[in-house]
Amino acid sequence: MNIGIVCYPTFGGSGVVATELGKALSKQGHKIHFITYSQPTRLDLFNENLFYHEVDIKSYPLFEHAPYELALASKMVNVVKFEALDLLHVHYAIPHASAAYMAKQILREQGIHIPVVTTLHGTDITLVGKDPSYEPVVTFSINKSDGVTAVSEDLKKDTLKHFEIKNHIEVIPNFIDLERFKKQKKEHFKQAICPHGEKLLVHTSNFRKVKRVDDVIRVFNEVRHIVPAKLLLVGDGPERDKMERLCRQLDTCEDVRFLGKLEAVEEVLSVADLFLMPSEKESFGLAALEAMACEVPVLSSNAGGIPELNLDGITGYVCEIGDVETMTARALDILDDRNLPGFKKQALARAKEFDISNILPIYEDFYKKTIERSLVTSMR
Ligand code: GMT
Repeated sequence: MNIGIVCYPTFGGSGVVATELGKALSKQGHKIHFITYSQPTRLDLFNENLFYHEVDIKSYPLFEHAPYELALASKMVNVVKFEALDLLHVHYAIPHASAAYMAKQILREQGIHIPVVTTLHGTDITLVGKDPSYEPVVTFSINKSDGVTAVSEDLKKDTLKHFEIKNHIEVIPNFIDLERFKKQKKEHFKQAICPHGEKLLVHTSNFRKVKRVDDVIRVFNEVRHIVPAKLLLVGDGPERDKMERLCRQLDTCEDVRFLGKLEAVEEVLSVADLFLMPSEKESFGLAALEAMACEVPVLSSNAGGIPELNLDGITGYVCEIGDVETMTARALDILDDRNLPGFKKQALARAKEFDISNILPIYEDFYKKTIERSLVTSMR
């Protein structure tokens, strides 16, 4: 197939999923055309089937905000036409799904039919999309997509609850490349961070409020009073300054390191004993899946779709959002040397279920069915 993928090119989960999906599809022989405003962060592989089309956002003194959606729609029209695409797969409803609808209508006037698949990733529904300033457009563009997928049952439920959706929503979970995300031998790194055999806790996120990084630090602070431990915080974002201040206030600075944005997160995960994800909202929790693939158990909240991934008492524990006391007790349980090897093994076994080789055929099949169905509809 000849497929156009539209996504946010940044470090966010939706961009990562879109890019990894495109890379994997290209290895299967499909031609993949990424359409974004800058080179996707994870687009680190090049082969004859991968193409990148940059959206050119023109600004004029008259515009306070450059109209990205229009530039994107125009780019989609051009790429569909000149590359003879079979399908557009847009990741994140805002503004990708509505821009795709506009592109589809323009192409229709020119006698070209292009099916559109929209994948909902989470914040496009649970945070931004629900806002009255976007809701009508989000509802419309989901209903006008030829195929819709969501990354968890919980996100599907939330979408159906908050929007008037007439379309079927197919759940296709996030996936992992186990070739890249696997436990590597990084003992020298562990030795440098934990010279006295301390346990290593890790959190990775974009440090937004919904990630509740303060709970990570509070749980860690309690844990280290009982078990010698260190904490590595990977990523960056709006809450980082506040979190650094919290560490000073709790006097944990000696044991906490802020690593900032890191490309090779799997190297850090390879030496971790516990991954923390206490999020307020999380449609799937790709970062937790990456940890599990590196044999790291997960202590998480019960937000959104996380319990569909992290199995309570098996791959880690699932606690109420904000319940720092229970989280601390559960962290200590996982870190107990008698329990840790079992949790690690089970985390890896669960991650294997989400191996990209299991999920890719589901997407390919969904594409085929969407193309067939939309052809029938377009002829009516
Ligand atoms: O988690 C984030 O803040 C980034 C966000 C995004 O929109 O890129 O990630 C969302 O999509 C990921 C891929 O499908 C999911 O694994 C994350 O759980 C989801 N984040 C939230 O729902 C907060």
